[in-house]
Amino acid sequence: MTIHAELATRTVAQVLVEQLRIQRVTRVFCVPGESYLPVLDALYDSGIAVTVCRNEGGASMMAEAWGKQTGRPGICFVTRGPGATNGSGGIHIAQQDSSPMILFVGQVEREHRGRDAFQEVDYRAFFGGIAKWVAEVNEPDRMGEMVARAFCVAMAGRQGPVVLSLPHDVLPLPSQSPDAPFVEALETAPGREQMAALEELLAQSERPMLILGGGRWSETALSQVAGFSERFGVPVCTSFRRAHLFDPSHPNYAGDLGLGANPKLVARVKESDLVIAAGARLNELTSQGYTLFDIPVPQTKLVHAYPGAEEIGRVWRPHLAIHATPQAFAAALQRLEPRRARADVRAAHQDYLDWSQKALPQPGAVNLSQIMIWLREHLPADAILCNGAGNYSGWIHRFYRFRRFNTQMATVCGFMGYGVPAAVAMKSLYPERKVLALNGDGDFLMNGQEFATAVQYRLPIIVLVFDNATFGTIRMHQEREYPGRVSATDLVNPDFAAMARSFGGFGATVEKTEDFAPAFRAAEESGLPAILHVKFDAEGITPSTTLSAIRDSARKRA
Ligand SMILES: Cc1ncc(C[n+]2csc(CCOP(=O)(O)OP(=O)(O)O)c2C)c(N)n1
Ligand SMILES: [Mg+2]
Repeated sequence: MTIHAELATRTVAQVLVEQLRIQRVTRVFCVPGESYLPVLDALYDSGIAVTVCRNEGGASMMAEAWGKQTGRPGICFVTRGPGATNGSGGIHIAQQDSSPMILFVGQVEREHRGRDAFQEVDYRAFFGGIAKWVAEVNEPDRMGEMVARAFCVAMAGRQGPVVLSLPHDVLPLPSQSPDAPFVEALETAPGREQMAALEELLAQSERPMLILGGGRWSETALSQVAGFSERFGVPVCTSFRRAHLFDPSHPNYAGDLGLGANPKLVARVKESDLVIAAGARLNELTSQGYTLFDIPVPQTKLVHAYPGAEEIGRVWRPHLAIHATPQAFAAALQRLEPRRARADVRAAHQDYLDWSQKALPQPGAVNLSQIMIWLREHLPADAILCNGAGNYSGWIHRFYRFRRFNTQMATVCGFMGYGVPAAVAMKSLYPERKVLALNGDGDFLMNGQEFATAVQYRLPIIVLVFDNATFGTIRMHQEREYPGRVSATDLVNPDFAAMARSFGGFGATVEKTEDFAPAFRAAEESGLPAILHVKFDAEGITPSTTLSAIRDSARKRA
């Protein structure tokens, strides 16, 4: 392929990378491929840092985590079919978790399109149902426009993923594309009439409840919400895996909704006469399997404040719909005046404390609630905890306390294998902060290869692997549905501490609760990326029940 350098000073790939710089991208995540070599070359002296990963699943989750944390699109580059299909995990997460991200993916040469050429995938068809926008950049002179539009779409309304396909032959061509300016996310503010209606609803309500969720928040907005909750005497709960949106020590905090939520909190929400959902789309897990509110018209007065108009009314018809971004809504809440005194809201907080304060007994020598309580008492408030999916996360939700905005990095869509990639992204973003990846034994090996990335970039994350030698969540469901018939859930695991050492990190094994603290301190002192292999008994399958209790009650039912 000839590069017509004399016709233009920049290639298409250089325009792309310059557009990333204009959008203030500081780091991209990738697995290289020959399909986009001109981009890798343009990145070489661009000043943009590149994290090269071991699997596109890890790379795309790093980009999603970056977007979730910063509110600006995380950027991932992958090669054609194999890279795109491996990397689809991050796209699904970004869609369900409403995180801005852009996946750039290599594509076959234009002249071979449609021949089922080497590694060819029709990305519009493949990503069409899970991305906000999928496009191919076929016009060399439109690269600046297309990348800027990708930023606009990813950040607008309900944020999400965009996929841009880059035909192999287009990237080295000369381009006359003008640069597009920096894109700001659009803020939509609530109308005066809607806020007056909300003020009136609050004046009538005896038992209001505020549910916080979703993205697009800021520390300022959350302190405005806290002020509102104090002035109006409204208890506040958080949606599934957004516990970091409200200070758990605040006397108005009522806990988090999601898997294994406090039954008293669920009852309190159901009994509320006014529920204000702010920023939360009220997904299946937050809504307790769509049982919190009657469908399509809730039994209670539901106020839904959400940044994406298309999400309001998707399942429930709210009494009052407010199309506004969380930050604009929070600012507007400040201007409301309380018209009634409300009974003490501390009972809701007391329920939360009773639920989460004390460790629970657990079969075996390792007690996960004690470990979570040790972490909440010893980690700094700004420590970031990243986790994937599995029953071990039930102990995080219940016993850990997320004291600062954006310290909980976990997927709303329950994707396994998220912990390590998210931790790599977070430690790259905040080298000075403590970053942990919490994993199940099944969970960890889905993206544990990215521990090598942590070693390569000297990112001393601390990885906890909670090993109960089973895909515990599925085993739990299995015992409930098919008691005693263990099928495809047992696991034989490697020595994860030895794995850490062989990768060039620190490794230790924890087989008793009291060994956890010294192992954690040793991991910190090593200054290396570390894995603590925590072995515990599968019998303690959730904080509040055992496998045999589930099996016995299933047998009785049968
Ligand atoms: C990528 C992916 N594959 C499969 C599942 C289904 N799944 C949910 S939890 C789980 C088991 C998790 O096992 P482990 O990580 O060992 O955690 P545990 O439940 O034992 O604590 C599985 C297979 C999923 N959520 N995500
Ligand atoms: Mg397990």
